[in-house]
Amino acid sequence: MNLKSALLIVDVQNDFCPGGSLAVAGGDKVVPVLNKYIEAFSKRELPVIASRDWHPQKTKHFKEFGGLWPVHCAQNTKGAAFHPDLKLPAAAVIVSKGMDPDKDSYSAFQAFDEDGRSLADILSVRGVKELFVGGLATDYCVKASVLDALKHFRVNLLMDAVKGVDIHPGDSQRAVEEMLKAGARKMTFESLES
Ligand code: VGL
Ligand code: ZN
Repeated sequence: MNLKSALLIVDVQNDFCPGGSLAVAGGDKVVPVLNKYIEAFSKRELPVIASRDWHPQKTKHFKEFGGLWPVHCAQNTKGAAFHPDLKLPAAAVIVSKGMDPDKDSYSAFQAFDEDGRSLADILSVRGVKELFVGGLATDYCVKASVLDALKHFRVNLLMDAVKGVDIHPGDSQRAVEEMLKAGARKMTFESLES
């Protein structure tokens, strides 16, 4: 972690946590770990960015309109809110994705802040060169975000702060292998601090 590092927290929202409509088993377990990363980055005044899945009621992403998924993370619902225990600092930048009713988008690099700036622009303005990525779900949005991030940044995958959907057993494991093969590096909170 250095001057040009940033923390990217992917989709730690109620609907992806136990009790949510697209729950990742143990999804909420990433929250206390991410809070430690948040504290470490905030203390050094490094950027903390949180992406969120932010769907309209009607989108091709949902099963009833031809997509893969049950309704989840509908804009302004409780399911779309960040997990209540996630301690996002006031300075955190929030980027939203999945608003286009005609498209499936998984990567945080398809997300925009409230002023319409893309994640890539936000990171470039701040001179970020290295990303630390955690959140949900390993085999979908984390994977897509990391693979996109690797086109422009050094990327560390926070092994202790990601969880997957595993629709097919082993999906998360395979996703991790794919990210590592593409150049991501494994990181844990202990190795960050040392
Ligand atoms: C996600 C499935 C559908 C994710 C989003 O955030 O990983 N997964 N929409
Ligand atoms: Zn979604």
